[in-house]
Amino acid sequence: MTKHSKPLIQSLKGERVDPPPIWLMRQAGRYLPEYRKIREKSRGFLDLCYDSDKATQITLQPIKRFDFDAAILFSDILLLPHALGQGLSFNEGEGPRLDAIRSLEDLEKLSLEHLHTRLAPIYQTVQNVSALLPKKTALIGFAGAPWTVAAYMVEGKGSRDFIYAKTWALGAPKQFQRLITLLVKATSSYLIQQVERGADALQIFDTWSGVLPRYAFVKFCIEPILEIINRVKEVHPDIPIVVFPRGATVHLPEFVKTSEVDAISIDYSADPAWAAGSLQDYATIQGNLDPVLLLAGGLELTVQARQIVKALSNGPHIFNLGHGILPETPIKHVEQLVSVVRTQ
Ligand code: 1CP
Repeated sequence: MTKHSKPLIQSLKGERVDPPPIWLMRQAGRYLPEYRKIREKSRGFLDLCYDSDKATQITLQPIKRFDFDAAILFSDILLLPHALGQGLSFNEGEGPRLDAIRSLEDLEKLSLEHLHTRLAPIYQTVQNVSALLPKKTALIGFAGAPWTVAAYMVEGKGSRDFIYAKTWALGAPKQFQRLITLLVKATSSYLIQQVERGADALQIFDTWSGVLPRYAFVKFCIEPILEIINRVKEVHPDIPIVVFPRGATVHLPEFVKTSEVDAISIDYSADPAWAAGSLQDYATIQGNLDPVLLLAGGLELTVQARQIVKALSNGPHIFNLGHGILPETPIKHVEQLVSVVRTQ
């Protein structure tokens, strides 16, 4: 069986696949009892990411349970700044904490020198999973987009508005560009390694692209992502790339027309019928059920999931959520969703 017999890859290559392939953002995580079991026995989230055997098992858990069309590497977008030398920890119930970068002096302490040695366990996970997956299941590698990763690096933690990062980006754009340029180099080379170890497709998460004004969105989100796509495709021209620019729906028609992006993951605020008319001729659409509907379950989940499948049925579509699955989501609701999408 070739790569192209994987339904997810067919869809990413622009084919209409019926029923649409399905996977869920954050599909390996706390809503799964088998994940919580491994997590309890570990020294924390980072320990799981850097332990290739555990990360391999966790990546495969949702495939075993739900037979999704894709596995996504179990890791985190913040492992890249960690590999550049930035202090990182995840404390129970707190989310990530990084030693915030607030000056050029802080920035100069980061280096590409040990990138691949530090990320070696992640590459090992990709290689392990690639060897163990059913032939029809695709493996998605990923990284954060430079803006989103930079936002955490400068803020030092999660935030609603990323005020320190935005102040730097908008107030001193030439200085801030140095951080973005470093991230473009590191991210491209990180993603290339993932492809070389067996990733069938890549996703770039720009979770915080919606907080920037348009001119800065173009400069710090679009341009760096396009450069990463070009660098990766220069080495691996056939690798499909999905971009998730959350909160940036208004900018998407221009983005899909002017880039080589294979697929756009739309967030739950976007109307699927609008995406079908304005984006789907140029890129595969991934999305976009609200994760809260999956949490709620019931008839409304069935109705809305069908609506999304129908609205996007004339072109290439990959069923997904509009953002990551919530930890409280009942397993039964996920089973219901998979069955609804596969038996239209
Ligand atoms: O066990 C735990 O409590 C850890 C929770 C957790 C998990 C399961 C974190 C901490 N990261 C992950 C895995 C993860 N993160 C994956 C794995 C693959 C999958 O199953 O999908 C991926 C792709 C990510 C990507 C990621 N990390 C993003 C982009 C996507 C998104 O959800 O917007 C972001 C913004 C992060 C940062 C991060 N890591 C973890 C948390 C709680 C956060 C958000 C922090 C915040 O903003 O407050």
